[in-house]
Amino acid sequence: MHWTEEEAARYRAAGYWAGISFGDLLRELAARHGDRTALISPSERWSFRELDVRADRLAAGLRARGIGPGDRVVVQLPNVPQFHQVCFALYRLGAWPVFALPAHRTAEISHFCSFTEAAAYICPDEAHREHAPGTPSITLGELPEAEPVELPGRDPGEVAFLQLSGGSTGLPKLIPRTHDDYIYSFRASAEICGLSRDSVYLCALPAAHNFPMSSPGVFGSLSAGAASVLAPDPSPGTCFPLIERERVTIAALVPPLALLWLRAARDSAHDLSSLAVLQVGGAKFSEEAARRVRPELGCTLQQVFGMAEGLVNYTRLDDPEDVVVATQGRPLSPADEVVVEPGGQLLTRGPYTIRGYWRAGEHNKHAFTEDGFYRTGDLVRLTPSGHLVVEGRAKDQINRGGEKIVAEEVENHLLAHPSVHDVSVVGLPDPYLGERACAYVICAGPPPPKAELRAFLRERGIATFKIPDLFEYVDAFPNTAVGKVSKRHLRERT
Ligand code: OOB
Repeated sequence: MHWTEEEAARYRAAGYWAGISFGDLLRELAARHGDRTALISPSERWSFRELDVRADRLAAGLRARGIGPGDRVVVQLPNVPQFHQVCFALYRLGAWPVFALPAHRTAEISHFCSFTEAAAYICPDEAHREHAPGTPSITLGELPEAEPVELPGRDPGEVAFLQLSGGSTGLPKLIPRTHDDYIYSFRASAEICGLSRDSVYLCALPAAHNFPMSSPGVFGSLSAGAASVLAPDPSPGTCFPLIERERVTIAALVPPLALLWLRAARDSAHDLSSLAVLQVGGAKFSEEAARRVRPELGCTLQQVFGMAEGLVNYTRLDDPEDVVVATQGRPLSPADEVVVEPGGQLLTRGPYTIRGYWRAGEHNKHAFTEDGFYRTGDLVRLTPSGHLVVEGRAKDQINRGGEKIVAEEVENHLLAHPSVHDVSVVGLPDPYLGERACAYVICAGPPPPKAELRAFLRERGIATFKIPDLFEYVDAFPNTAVGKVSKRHLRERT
């Protein structure tokens, strides 16, 4: 599941793995940038020193609650400075945050808690407690701060947290990221994005997602001594005033939000002139929309094609416009190995790409090659300049505007409905979201009202974005030559 000794030695010798843990990194940043602002929310401003001290105090409080090295803690918080306090407190304790998204509900949260045997669930408020029956929960209002205690340092080679995979089969897989590999990825990202102490990063997407966390995200910004503005939601109505007030220089969005911002910027009275870079990633950004960014928002577009498993590609800030609008960038690191299989699937291996999901031995046999390459499930083309163009997907996943839906997971929920005999969930093209989900259903008996299936899924407690946008009743599914359901043919029928 890990890099070989020889590779680890090579990554260290090359300086990719710097041998520093998250806890020590924050200590260094607090010493260097002390009173400068690290985190900004609409109502709070924390300096680097304050973040450092409050992480220590929370680590002490959590330790008194019995949380220690190797414990898993499911973290589901909105974009608030306390999210980062919790991260660093757990990193210092050697406990592993398991990063759930705000949209997750009982089905997902209870799975993460039981699968990881979580010691605690840190959640926004009382109402969330029901998502984790049987796991001790701590709300944002109850974060236990105490007098700081001396804690042993952490080995930078060890796992720091578990990130969620978009996944392709069954329930979401967990991605073990180490201090060394993750810190490398966001420091290198900060450099590619030209971050300095004078930069101001806007975190508009959920802070727990890998893109706004580390590409370069809030962690990359902290590492550069830059401030991050944590937006409670990504709407122009919330973000434009924040950009104006805090003189934001760089922001990250998924494609549907970028379209929304482009439209809103047209007749906005807010001063967005500080914005120098707009990053767009998480799903394919159409060339047509990409061409509008510079003229309409007055800033440089940066396409970001990344994955929580590791590999992140960026168009560079000085790439020619044609490369910026028509490709999804090139790898962050000179040590990233990318291979495009004859069928177009992208395989990758490198200093910050995992070698295996956590506790998923069987799945790992297919998800990784014998020599450690991760099978991304993305179909790409490599341009002569070494840039990647994402052309499709080989995995059974729907990318709904950056939110990943594993078809099998939703199919399993629907199969539990007594009127459903068989079901197949596929993605259909959508001008705004890129793709939306459609469930083709073969009924056992008279078809139920479609609203009943939606209500059924809601009651099963799955995240709302996973509930199919469309339901279609059919008598049979088209088959492939070997008799499997042909999702390609299903997609083509509407
Ligand atoms: C990011 O991470 P995940 O783990 O939510 O999703 C990864 C998958 C990729 O395998 C690919 O299928 C898709 O999302 N994807 C893109 C894309 N960026 C991600 N597909 C087309 N064009 C793009 N620009 O989504 C993520 C992680 C770090 C940085 C940025 C995105």
